[in-house]
Amino acid sequence: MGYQELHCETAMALCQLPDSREMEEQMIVYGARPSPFVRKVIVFAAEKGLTPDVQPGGFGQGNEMFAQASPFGKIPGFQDGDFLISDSTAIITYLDTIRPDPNLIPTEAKARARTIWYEEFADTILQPVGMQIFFNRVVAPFLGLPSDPAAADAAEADRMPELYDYVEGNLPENGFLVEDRFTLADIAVACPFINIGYCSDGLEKGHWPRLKAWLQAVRARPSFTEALAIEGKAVNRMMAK
Ligand SMILES: N[C@@H](CCC(=O)N[C@@H](CS)C(=O)NCC(=O)O)C(=O)O
Repeated sequence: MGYQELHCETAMALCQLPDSREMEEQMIVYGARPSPFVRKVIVFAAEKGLTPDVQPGGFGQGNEMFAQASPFGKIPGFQDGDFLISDSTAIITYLDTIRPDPNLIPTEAKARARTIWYEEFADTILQPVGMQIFFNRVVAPFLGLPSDPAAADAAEADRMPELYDYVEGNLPENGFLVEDRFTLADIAVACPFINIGYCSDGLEKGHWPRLKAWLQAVRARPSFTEALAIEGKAVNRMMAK
């Protein structure tokens, strides 16, 4: 070790400099915590030991960096230094690449494909139905936007049962969705169910025991517990309207 390196190492020890990750700029997630897509990113990051700052974005809110990160105004947007991007799947792909451990997207071919399928199911099949319920019962009244309560009732009565059935029928007994362990699949699928649960008792009223036990187990993880405790204040304000 040369004098220069020794000198540097001693200086760092004396100053107790933080490690390189801490020295980097704080990551930022732009959006509203009660959004299932925003929550998915926050929980995924937490499981990786990352704690991005959450700043306003979407629905008329957000600064210039949010506008650059999310050119179509969708949440979440994301910033890591000068890197800006939007879309929960793109953000998760980035986080998973820079922080591979712990593994949340299986590497075995079939399990990996199933995990991506469940995320896709959550984003494009479950969430659009859930959104009919959550938007019309919670978001629209809160924001003073026109709401369609009949559309929420129809989604709850006509569409949700087959989605509850689907997850119930694919959950191993006492297990998680893929590889019998917690993965991105569980995070992604739980997120829309959480929003639906804020304003619908459909799951409680039906017979979906595996789904209920799984959702309870997923919600009990520290990553979810913390995210839900923080967003709870905003959700209570929204529900009070
Ligand atoms: N595929 C996107 C979907 C994002 C999305 O649709 N977010 C909703 C909120 S839950 C949104 O931004 N809505 C406002 C808008 O469409 O203007 C993702 O995974 O991030």
